[in-house]
Amino acid sequence: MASASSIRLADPGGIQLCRVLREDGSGLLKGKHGPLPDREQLETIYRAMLTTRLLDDRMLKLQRQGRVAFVGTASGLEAAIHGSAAAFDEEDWVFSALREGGAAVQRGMALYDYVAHMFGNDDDTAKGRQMPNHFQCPEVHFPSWSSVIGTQLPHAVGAALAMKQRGEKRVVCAYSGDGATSSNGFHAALNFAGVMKAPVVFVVIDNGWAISVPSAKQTAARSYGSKGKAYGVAGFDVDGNDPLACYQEVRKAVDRARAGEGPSLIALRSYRLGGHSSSDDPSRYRNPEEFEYWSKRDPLLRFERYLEAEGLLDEAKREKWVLEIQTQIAAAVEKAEAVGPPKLETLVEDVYEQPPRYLTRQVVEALRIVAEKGEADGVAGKFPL
Ligand SMILES: Cc1ncc(C[n+]2csc(CCOP(=O)(O)OP(=O)(O)O)c2C)c(N)n1
Ligand SMILES: [Mg+2]
Repeated sequence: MASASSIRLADPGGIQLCRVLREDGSGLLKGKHGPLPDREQLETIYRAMLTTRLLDDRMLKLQRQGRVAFVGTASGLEAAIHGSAAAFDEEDWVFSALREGGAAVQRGMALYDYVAHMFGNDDDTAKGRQMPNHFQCPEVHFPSWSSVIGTQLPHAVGAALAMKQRGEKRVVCAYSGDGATSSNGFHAALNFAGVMKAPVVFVVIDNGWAISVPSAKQTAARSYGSKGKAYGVAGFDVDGNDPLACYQEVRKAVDRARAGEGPSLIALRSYRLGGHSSSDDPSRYRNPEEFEYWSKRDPLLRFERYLEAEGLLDEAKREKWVLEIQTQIAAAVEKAEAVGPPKLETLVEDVYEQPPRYLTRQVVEALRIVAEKGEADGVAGKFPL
């Protein structure tokens, strides 16, 4: 039996969250709002949210069938991810963590490339060397994540400082989770960014949990937004299930960074509806009532309600889009599955301009063994993580 405290855990006790959209999605809250998405952006954000939800659903099924090795879903976080991603321009760079791959698609990464990476096939931009769900797309300025929590943050600040030094007007988006705020990388990144006024926006997606550690127990700080203060970085706490508030606060931070006013930390309060990953069983540590509480606050439903009230969406249009996206995903899966794994020769590419002789020798030896004995047994469905 769940106690009220589980809800309090999930709902930040007494922290004022910046919010634009009413909780039931029926319209905007009264008051003066900052920059908001125009009609075209509203549609882009919604389609991106829907795409992420449908991709997650399909990828998780493929994982359960042993066809994809690993998935880290973003279900429940779509407003936080896509509302914030919409606030950056094409020339900006996005350093992500595990769950923001949909932002690369929103920025123009082909759906096929997303799926090819999930399969780690010969078309995978990571050449099958990453775990799935570690997307990279140079064309949309989306570098790969390393899986080591928080390491993308100093990288993001380094990139932002390089842009500043070159006199470019680009801004960097640095995503992380609530758990990552306890990492060395978070401290180093915020400190450097604050001191050197790097044009970077730290977007912390507080999804309630870091695997089995609740976000309320991750820090003794009053809120995640307040963590910026000691570094001289402007910090804000935002309702992460409100795509308009996410866009608004991140957009203001982007504008400040572009104007040379330095970094900001925007904490988006949301909830991970799925498990930590396809290897996790959240029922081992999470209260079912907490899940109930947050599924009633599904950001997709809330945004749909708003778009309907604005005359931008109706059931027929929604169904058409769902079908369209599902068809695209199905075609991408079919194509990706037909492509074999990356060629063995690619194993030592990209790291050295001229691979050292001992590595080249190992590849030659591996190719000889495969030619003689064939490929090793498949490991489908046995991924250990
Ligand atoms: C340095 C390091 N420590 C521990 C881990 C194991 N680990 C993987 S994900 C994770 C939790 C991350 O939580 P959070 O930052 O809140 O992101 P979320 O998964 O909730 O999106 C941990 C501890 C890791 N990958 N790297
Ligand atoms: Mg988390």
